[in-house]
Amino acid sequence: MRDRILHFLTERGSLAEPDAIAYLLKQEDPLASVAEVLRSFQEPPFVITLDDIVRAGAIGRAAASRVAKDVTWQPTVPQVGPPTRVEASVPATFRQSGTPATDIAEDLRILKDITGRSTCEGTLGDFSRYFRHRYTTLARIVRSRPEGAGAIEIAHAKRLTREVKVIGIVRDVRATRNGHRLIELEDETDTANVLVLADSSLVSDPIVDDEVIGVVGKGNDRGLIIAKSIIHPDLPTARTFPRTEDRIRVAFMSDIHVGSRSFLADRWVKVRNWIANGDELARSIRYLIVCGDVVDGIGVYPRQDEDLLLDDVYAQYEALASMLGELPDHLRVVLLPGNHDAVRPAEPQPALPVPVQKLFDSNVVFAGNPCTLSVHGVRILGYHGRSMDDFVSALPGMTYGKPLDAMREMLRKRHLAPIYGGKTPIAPEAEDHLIIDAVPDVFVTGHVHAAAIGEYRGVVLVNSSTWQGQTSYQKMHNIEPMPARLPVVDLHTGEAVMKVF
Ligand code: D5M
Ligand code: FE
Ligand code: ZN
Repeated sequence: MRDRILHFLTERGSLAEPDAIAYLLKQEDPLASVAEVLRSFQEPPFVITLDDIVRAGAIGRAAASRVAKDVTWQPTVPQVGPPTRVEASVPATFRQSGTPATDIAEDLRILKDITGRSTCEGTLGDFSRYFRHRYTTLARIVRSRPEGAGAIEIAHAKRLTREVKVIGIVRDVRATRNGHRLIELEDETDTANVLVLADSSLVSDPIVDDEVIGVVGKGNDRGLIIAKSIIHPDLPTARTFPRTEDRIRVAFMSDIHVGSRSFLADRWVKVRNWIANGDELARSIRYLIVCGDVVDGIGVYPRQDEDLLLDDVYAQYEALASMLGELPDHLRVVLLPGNHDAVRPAEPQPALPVPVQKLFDSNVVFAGNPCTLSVHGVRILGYHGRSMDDFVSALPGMTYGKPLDAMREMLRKRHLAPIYGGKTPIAPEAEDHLIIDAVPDVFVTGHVHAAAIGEYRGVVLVNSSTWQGQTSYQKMHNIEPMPARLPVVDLHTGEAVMKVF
């Protein structure tokens, strides 16, 4: 039976972890169970885990119970909240100068996401193809920098004892006992050890596994390269914001976590009322981009059921649909999934499945994670931000409270999730969709439940808060959320403000 299950899966481009297979073998009809698991995905994951199976079962059970109970759910707070104060941080000029959203014809396109285009089949070849694509694309960007020109192959560089320039993927980076830093760098020809001396300013340059860098250094007779400078793919320095003709405003949210007991219904009512009946600023918001974890999901982490008000994922999306349905008609909403949503957890994630999409009004658009949008010609890159967990673990000084630091590193590395094999599951697609190939005008993330706006080399940075209070899990890990903030960006100026609810 084990072989039949494996055969069934490989024919459909998936593999399964041993404990997932053991679980399936214990089912009354293992083949029927495995078919049911696969059906629960819009795009089956490359490797099915026990967690996926438990989640698939829970989704099915929850759907069945929903039909039985027909759950409908509303925030349990008064429908009309007190008028919301405009924070001092929103200047009156910004508040008053927006073009009314009702005067703006829609111009929104999804330029790039994985939805419907997943090709990974789960062979070993997928991994090498994936990394080859990552290396060649990012090496090309490094080479296009003035300081990256003239790089040679590592195999060649190792035979030279003069100054050399190489470009490689970081296979390992660690501190030596003497405080130097040793980087194992690989290209298509060979691997070299690069030494960054402890007294060099380069030791504090954040480097992580699996990113692509250029190194200028001097080779020694043992094939070691002593680094003089490190070249990141980075962004060109001079960039100006594209400036739309009208003063079009885009608001950002993420991590609404509908269905969680700690979802902040009272704050939601405030923001909803403000968007629907608020001041000039509210009336100028034409688009709302929601960057993942739109519901709390089920089976996402151990004992999550204890934290759920709605233990049925469809009911969670239904509740969200009715919440978004109360927003004004002139507001176009874009939903991306996050690690709590009902799509494959491996990134890039496709848009929410069609049965879920059908629960929503027609003013909601569904995109994948990550996703590049064009909004009136302004390029907006949205990414939920799971890789920030890996940045925080890998780099000293990175914290959950300062997401802009990690976002700047993503732009410098031109990659949303460089670290492979950490907490961020990555599907080895034929192309690396997590590469930041075209430079965005606005870059937005969520996930860390913080809130921040900033800028890096002309790119507007937004981390878009949460509508969930502190969970017991976050309390345990000392994560203090910064909920109920609404960042708003003006597409005419690139100016960003944050409104607090
Ligand atoms: O993530 C909410 C917050 O919790 C965010 O700051 C990341 C953090 N988080 C999530 N998962 C982990 C793990 N496994 N370790 C440490 N910190 C984590 P959310 O995606 O909403 O659950
Ligand atoms: Fe979240
Ligand atoms: Zn998240």
